[in-house]
Amino acid sequence: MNEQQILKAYEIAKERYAAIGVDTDKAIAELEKQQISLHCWQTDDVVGFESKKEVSGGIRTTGHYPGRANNIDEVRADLEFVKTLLAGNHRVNLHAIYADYGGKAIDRDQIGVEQFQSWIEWAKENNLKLDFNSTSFSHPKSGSLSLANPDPAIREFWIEHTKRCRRIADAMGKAQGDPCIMNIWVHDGQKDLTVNRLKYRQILSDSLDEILKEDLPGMKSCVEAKLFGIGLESYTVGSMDFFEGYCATRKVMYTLDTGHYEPTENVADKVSALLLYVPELMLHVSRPVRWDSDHVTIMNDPTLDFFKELVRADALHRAHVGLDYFDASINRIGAYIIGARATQKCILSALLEPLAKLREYEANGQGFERLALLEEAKTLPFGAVYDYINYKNNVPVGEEFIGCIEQYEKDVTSKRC
Ligand code: RNT
Ligand code: ZN
Repeated sequence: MNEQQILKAYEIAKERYAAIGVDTDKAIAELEKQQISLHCWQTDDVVGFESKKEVSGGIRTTGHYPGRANNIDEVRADLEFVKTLLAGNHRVNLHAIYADYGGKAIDRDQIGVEQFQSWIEWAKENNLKLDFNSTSFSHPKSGSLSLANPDPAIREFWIEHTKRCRRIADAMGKAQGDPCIMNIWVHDGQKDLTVNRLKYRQILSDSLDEILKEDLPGMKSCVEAKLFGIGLESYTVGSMDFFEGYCATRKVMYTLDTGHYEPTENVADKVSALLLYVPELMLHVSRPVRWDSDHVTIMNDPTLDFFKELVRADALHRAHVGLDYFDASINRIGAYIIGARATQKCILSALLEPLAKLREYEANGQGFERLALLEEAKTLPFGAVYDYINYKNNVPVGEEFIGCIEQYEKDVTSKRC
């Protein structure tokens, strides 16, 4: 597309939206402000730099597409490239196993900010903010229970790890002058029937209370609910009900991963219910296919509805948007961009909804008019607005990014062993 076409299409779209009371320039400004936390684990199939073995502990990647990032430099190079294909300023979401170990073997109950200093500097140089995650999986002590383990030695190990992660996140947040959002997800569960559902939940609750005791103003903690893990199908300690109760009573941020619910559940409907009782949401935008398969996020109805609910609740500012999928079967950078851009498109589409008019119809009991406008809104020229945003931000417009990624593959990722 040439410049003239993009600008002309945008002018027409702007008028079309204005006619139904939507200010496209305002929506654009909002989208440009919206940071997306890029999950570092998409670059290397959640392997990290600790043991270099494949991921274990409730999650799994599938596929062996060539070009996986093998070390810290390659992960950073990929993230720097990803940044050039996205409008706006974003964040990078690190897991604890992506530490800069400097060739040393440092166990998880020993890591500290020293191992993340080079990340802090890198982020600053690249105008990125950091978020963080404790890592309870892929470790000899992971087993099926970590923070919920009745064995005090194992439980203490994971408590110590998670406390240290919070301090690392605090240092990151202070260095970047913006709170680092630290997610706690533990895979804890049981493969087969358990007769101790209450016991493990009680232990997890106590462990979290202990971990969250320390006041660390540079960071914010969030805890992630899940339906089940691979190999842990019969019971999940940190289920949705568990964490809803925990977050509501402790006033802790709830991590909502869009892949972590029953396949027919309406995840979008959770937004307004949760926001009445929890302070903020951390989002892991993902795509379940039949199960929590972590497919690449696309612009589908569940994702669109999800962001519409956030905008309708006037709560975008109460949500931290992060991606969480890991597809090892296609070009990993391509997967990043498809998911990140799909997320932006869903947010933009939500911001462009003719909400004032729709609410007016609803208030007047005009059911037909409300449904008709909802239908019409689906085919408004939203693509022209998104193209214009990318053009304005000097990143590839439309499908142009496909060629850029193919070139990066040719020059960089295809040469990796
Ligand atoms: C697992 C959770 C969790 C992980 C990452 C790697 O089901 O979604 O967020 O994907 O922490
Ligand atoms: Zn997640």
